Amino acid sequence: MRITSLNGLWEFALIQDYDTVPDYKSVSTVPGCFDTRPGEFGQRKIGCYRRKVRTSGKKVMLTLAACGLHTEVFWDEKSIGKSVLPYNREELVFEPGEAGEHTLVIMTDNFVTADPGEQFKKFYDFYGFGGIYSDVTLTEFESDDLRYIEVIPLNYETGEVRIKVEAFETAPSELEISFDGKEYKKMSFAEEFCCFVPDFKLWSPEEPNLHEVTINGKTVSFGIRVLDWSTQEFKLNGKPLKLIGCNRHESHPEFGAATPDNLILNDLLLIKQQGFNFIRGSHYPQRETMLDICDRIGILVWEEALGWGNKPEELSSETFAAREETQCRKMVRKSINHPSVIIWGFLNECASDDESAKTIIPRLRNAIRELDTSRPVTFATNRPRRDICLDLVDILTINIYPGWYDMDCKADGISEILPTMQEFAEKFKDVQKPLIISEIGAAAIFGDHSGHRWSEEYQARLLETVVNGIFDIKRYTGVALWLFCDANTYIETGYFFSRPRGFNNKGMLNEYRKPKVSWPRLHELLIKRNFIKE
Ligand code: ADA
Repeated sequence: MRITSLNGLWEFALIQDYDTVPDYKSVSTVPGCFDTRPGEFGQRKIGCYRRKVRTSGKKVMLTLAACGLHTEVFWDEKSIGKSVLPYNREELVFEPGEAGEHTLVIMTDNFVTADPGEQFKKFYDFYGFGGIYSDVTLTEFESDDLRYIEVIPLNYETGEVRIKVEAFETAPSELEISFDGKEYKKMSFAEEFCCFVPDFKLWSPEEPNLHEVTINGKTVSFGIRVLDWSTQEFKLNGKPLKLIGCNRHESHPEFGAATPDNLILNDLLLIKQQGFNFIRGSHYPQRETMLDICDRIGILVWEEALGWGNKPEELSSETFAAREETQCRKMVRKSINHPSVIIWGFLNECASDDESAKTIIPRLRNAIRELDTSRPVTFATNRPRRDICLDLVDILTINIYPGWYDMDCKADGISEILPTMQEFAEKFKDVQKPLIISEIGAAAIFGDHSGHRWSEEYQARLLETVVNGIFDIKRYTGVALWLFCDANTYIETGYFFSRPRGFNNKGMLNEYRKPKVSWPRLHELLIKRNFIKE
């Protein structure tokens, strides 16, 4: 098996509609978002990327780690696959033809329509960038090479894991297995089997020990940790977890959704240094690098399929539901080996008070459970007072905005935080499921020190009150504050508290990752509350 990166400079053309023949006069980096090019911000177009690729004639798999929003791939001018699932990892397997040079074209648009079946909607509160968000690779393989290895830790006391393997086309007769570079055993092919990892060390956010398994030359890394959410606590290897962290968008004004690996690394180091142990990857499948880094530095992750405020007409659209289901399945398959991923989610803030949600939610939950029962499944609800679907998922995850949206404008909103948190602790006191606030926050315009709403000080006071509440009200298992840093959205949202500058300004850092007042204050608070050491 040979894997070649196709990242780099590609020929490039931007066209307005699919009838125009692209004239590849320009260049673009891959990865890269075309609507962050000078003069293109806010434009809705089709990015056409072209390059030559040499192959040896063996069968190949082209992997697009993430693109947006609709993508079609052409090999020697013939279409070899389409993707309508933004942020999805796509794998296209095909016969490349004769050995030698071929032409690869990727056309990807950022069009948004009112079609209920579409996964990305105009009304979403984050920017729908166009382009190739992440790596493009070409894998040349033999038919019995392994395509997929899955490792599920079963027992943290014995180090037992369950392994599943899948070949590209024909099963090899034998499996040659080693752990951490040391030969373990040879056995005849089986799709699924169990092993005891020799000399194993447990994975946790404090000690993120990883292991590697190599089977027939293919290596994947994994961590041994077992989750338990059968009570009101969330346990990792038998120990209750308090999750304190933030939501994070894959977004930067200069790079759009094609955030470079180094930026992702710095974001995650900032989050780790802050003392947070949890990130909700809002609101779409996460990048491989992001999860690899979280595995290595010890941050827990909630990963979810793309969705935002979806209404009954979308929830009851078969096209929409089928796309969501496909994305959930692909997300689980992509990320299953990452010990950092502890929660699967979908359909952020959908109409979960409407009957239409009662079909799609179990459908997505079952699709995920069919592939993985080692992690809980959930959706973040913004209507916990009238939700009719909370019994359909494994944990309770609520998005609430006391002191920001849900407030009497004449009052000081901070005084609403603890009573609201108490209200939900009380409401769910007898439900045997962990309770997590999956979003809570307030906007702060970077540099506004007036102390009023929209100032850094108001945001800091609000978030401090929330975090103290999470420590003091035992019923809460954790919180993902909204939001790590300011992120691109649309200015014409029509929301009451709109989006000045075209950003969601609820970041604790600004869009260039400069801290607002809340960031150091929360760090001090985590020390004071003995959540982290100085
Ligand atoms: C919602 C939503 C977020 C963001 C947030 C806000 O709860 O899930 O994506 O839009 O509100 O800032 O209002």
